[in-house]
Amino acid sequence: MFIIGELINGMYKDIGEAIKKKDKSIIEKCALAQIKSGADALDLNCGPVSKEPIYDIQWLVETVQAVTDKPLALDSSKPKVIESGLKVIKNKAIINSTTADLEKLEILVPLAKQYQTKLIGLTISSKGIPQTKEQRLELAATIVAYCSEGGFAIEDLYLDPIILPVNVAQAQMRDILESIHEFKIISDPSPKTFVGLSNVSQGTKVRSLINRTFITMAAAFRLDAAILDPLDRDLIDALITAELILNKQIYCDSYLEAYRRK
Ligand code: THG
Repeated sequence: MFIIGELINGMYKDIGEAIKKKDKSIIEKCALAQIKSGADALDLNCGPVSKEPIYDIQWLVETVQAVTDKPLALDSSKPKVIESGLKVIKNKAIINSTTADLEKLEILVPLAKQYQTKLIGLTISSKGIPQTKEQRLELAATIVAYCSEGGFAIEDLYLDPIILPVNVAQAQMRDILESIHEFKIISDPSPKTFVGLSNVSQGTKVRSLINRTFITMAAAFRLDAAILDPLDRDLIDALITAELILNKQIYCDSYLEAYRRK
């Protein structure tokens, strides 16, 4: 599984403060700790407090790429903020994210091609978050069709069904899991699949247990990648074990250590 670390997000108080004060050391530490724990890439999100996200995203990119060459995911609902980040990025980039709306696709798909990035496509639209698997698939098909027609490689597209918290959308969890599998068979070659894991446990009391149970189930439904908290060791252990059971790595008694040494 390809893991994007979620912790450089202005929604967290310490990160929000660091962005405001332009305190590099907190961001650097957060980047390196996530990589040490197994993150393959790092998400950068200025958060709701940033008043100048077009400037702040560039500061985050420059701060983080000074300490790592891991890929960076530019996480914003504003295409202008993403474009601003792309202008200064030297590492591989991931656009997080487009929706199925034409006005977003028209800007972000050409940018993804121009900068040779991966692209995360949320199966939502200006009409809101879908409530059924059929609606998710319809939006997924819109994104896939736009990318193929625009000459963007489908293998570089990551479809995200948008996970809702289990305490508000319990009846939709099975649909969300099944959509992950159905995204994989929507076209040949298959798109990749993606989730924002922590969403599933927002507002609940046993977050880590809910997160790691969801990710092991999602892995069985052919999840390729996720944004999550890599510092949660139990979560990463569960993820490695799920991949072992799915025959994605060879068994040995010390498989957890073996995976982490890779
Ligand atoms: N899909 C994609 N990108 C995403 C998401 C997604 N990016 C943002 C988000 N969802 C994933 N990142 C987070 C980060 C933190 C939390 C949830 C998802 C979180 N934060 C605490 C909370 O809300 O309770 C905040 C704690 C604090 O303020 O200290 O849960 O779905 N493509």
